Amino acid sequence: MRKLFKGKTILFLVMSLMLLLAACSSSGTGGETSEPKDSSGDSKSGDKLVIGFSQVGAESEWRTANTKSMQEAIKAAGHELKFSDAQQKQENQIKAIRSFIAQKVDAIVFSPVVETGFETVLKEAKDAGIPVFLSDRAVDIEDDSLWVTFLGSDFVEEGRKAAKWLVEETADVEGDINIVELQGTVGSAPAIDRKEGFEEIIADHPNMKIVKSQTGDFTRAKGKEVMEAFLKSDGENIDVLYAHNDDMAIGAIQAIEEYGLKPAEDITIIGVDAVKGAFEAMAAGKMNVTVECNPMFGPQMVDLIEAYLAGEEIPKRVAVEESMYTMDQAEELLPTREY
Ligand code: GZL
Repeated sequence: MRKLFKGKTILFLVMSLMLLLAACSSSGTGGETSEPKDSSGDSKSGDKLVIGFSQVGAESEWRTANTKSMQEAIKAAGHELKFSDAQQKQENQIKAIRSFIAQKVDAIVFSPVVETGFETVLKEAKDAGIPVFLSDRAVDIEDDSLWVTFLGSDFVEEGRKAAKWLVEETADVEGDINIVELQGTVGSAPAIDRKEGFEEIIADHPNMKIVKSQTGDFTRAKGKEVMEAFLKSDGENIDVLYAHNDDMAIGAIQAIEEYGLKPAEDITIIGVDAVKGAFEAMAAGKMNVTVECNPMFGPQMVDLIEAYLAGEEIPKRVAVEESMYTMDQAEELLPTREY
C-alpha cells in the first residue's frame, strides 16, 4: 500500500477503515482510497511498484553510469520504471514529473538539473500523495517536506578534497599558482558546491588564485571549447586546471595538447567523478587526480523507496561513500572500475 506523507498516515488508515466499512455495508458505492487505480479500476496491490525517474540527461560518463545503475536496480527488484531523459533542460523535468503524477506512479525519483524552479511541481506531487526521492543533486527549497530524502554525494567535500590534494602537491612550490576552473552546469548543486569547497581551502593559501572560471556544462565538448579560450588568452600562465567533472577535464586535455603543452606536466589536471575516462587519461600520464563521485547507487535508492513505502522512517539525507584516485594508481585500478 502506498504510504502518504508523514503525519497523515494514521488519519489515512482510520479514514480507509471507515470507507472500507461503509463500502461493505452500502450498495457497493465504495469510497475513494488514495491508492492509485490501475486500468481495471482496482487499486494496486502486491509489492510491484511503478517508479517514475526524471534524469538530468546523458551529458557525461557519470550520468550514463548513474542511469544504468538506477535502471538495473529497479528492474532487478521487479518494479516498473517510467524513465525520462531531460536532456539537461529544466522544462523537460517539470513536464516529466507532471506526467508521472498524471500516471499515478507510486514514487518519483528526481535528479534536478538546477537547484531552483521546482517548488511548484514538487508541491503538485505532494498534493497527489506521491513521494519524491532526490537522486544525486539537491534543490534549494525551504520546505523539505516536498521530498522524502536526498541520496547523493557531498559536493562541497569533493571540492575540499580537490583543493587539499593541490595544497599538498604544491607544498614546496614558490610563487603564484594560477588556477583555471571549468565549472559544471550553472545553478546546479554540484557546480555551486564544488566551487564552494575548493575556494574554502585555497582561501588559506594566498599564492593560489583562480584566474579564470567559466562553465563547461559538464560536457567534454564544452570543456574543450572553454579551455581553448583560456589557453588563447593566457596559456603560458596557467599552472592548474580544476574541472568540476572528468568529462570537461578530458575535453580540456585535448585542447592543451592541441595548444602544444603537456597535460599533467605543464598544467596540472584535477577532475571529479573518477569515471573510466579519467583512469585512462591518468594511465596515459595526461591527468593527475580525480575525486570520486560514485553514481552506482541505484540499489541503495530502490532500498530507500521500498523502506519508505513499507512505512519505515528515512533520514532526510543519505551520503554516498567515495574516495579519490591519483595518476600512480590508475593503471592497476583501471580494470576494476565499474563506470
Ligand atoms: C554529480 C553529478 C554531476 C557529475 C557530472 O553527482 O550531478 O553531473 O559530476 C554530471 O559528470 O554531469
